[in-house]
Amino acid sequence: MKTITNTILTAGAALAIIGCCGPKETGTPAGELLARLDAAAAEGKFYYAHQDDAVYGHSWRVEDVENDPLERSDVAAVCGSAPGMVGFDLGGIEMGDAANLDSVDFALMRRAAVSHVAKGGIVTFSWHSRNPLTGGDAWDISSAEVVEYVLDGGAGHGMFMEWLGRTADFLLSLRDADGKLIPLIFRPWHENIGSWFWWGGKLCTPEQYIALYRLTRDYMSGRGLDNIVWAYSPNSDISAEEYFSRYPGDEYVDILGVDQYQFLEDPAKFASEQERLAAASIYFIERMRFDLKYMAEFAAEHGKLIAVSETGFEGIPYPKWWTEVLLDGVADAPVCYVLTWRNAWDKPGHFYAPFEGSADAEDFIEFYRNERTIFLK
Ligand code: BMA
Repeated sequence: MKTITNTILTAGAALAIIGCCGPKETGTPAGELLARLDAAAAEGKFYYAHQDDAVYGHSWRVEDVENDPLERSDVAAVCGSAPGMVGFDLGGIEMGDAANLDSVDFALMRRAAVSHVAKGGIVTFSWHSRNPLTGGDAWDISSAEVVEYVLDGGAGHGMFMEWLGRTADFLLSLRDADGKLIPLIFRPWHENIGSWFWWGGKLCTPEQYIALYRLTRDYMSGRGLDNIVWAYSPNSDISAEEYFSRYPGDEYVDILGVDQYQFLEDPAKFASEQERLAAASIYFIERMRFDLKYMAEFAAEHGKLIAVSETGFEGIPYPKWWTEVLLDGVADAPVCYVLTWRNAWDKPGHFYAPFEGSADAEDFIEFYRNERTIFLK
């Protein structure tokens, strides 16, 4: 596979790392985090992030919410260090639920986030919020009235402000030993050009989407949350024009992200499994380079950072995915972090990071040793 990808990607090698201008806010927890991310990107390094790394893994989960020492990590079991960044999801906090949509207790999430930051790491939060109009989950796309319903003037606005209120309450509870808010990255309303979430492309107009994002940031700022770095993270497989068609604006966004996964196509199209894998990897690398190039150009002009806000190849069917595919995809881009999705403890094939004994473990150790990647150690 390496030979094929190398040949196809020679053109991509001409891209130069563009670098970002550097964010302007200083003196706040968010400003400090932005400066730290900016410094990493300027050196050609990025934080490796893993969703839910500290609270469960491929075949285990933290049971004792109050007392578990939070030292376990699938990633650390392989390379000796936890990821530099850990991702968590807030889905369910808006309802006042005790645990999120993947059964992660919110008190445990708070403890894990604060503990990761205390160890020198960074945390990022996504939010698979329920559908405020239907009561269904984030993937309930049965009504295109929902965004209008929650915006100012909509019948559900009051209720939605309560949802934002509960989310803000949780974020305001994320404090270090001195009572100071921990810095964090928040990327609400993600994968918004596709139409699989209730805030998706076909579910609202660009103006309504932008109003939703701005309402969220304005509300959080009004609650005193000066610790949030805001990420905008559309899905991939779109044009640059589509990417920016719902951009909330430079005053609202600090990081331009993209969520891009690798998928295998129908085996009937290929002569062998090896060819099928190679085609998927080539597509992934080219697509990643394409997205990150226009994002980096915009970021350099607008003083923003860029990131791969979600990525992965479910079940990691190619054992050298880390060094031959992922690192190639981001090779020429000043990304400040790259997040791979969760290792579900209750779905054996649903994993995006290595674990003890996984086929990609050796390659992941190379990825860990690579000069670009930042881990906790
Ligand atoms: C998806 C899957 C689901 C999960 C959801 C929110 O990509 O991992 O199992 O519930 O993310 O974390």
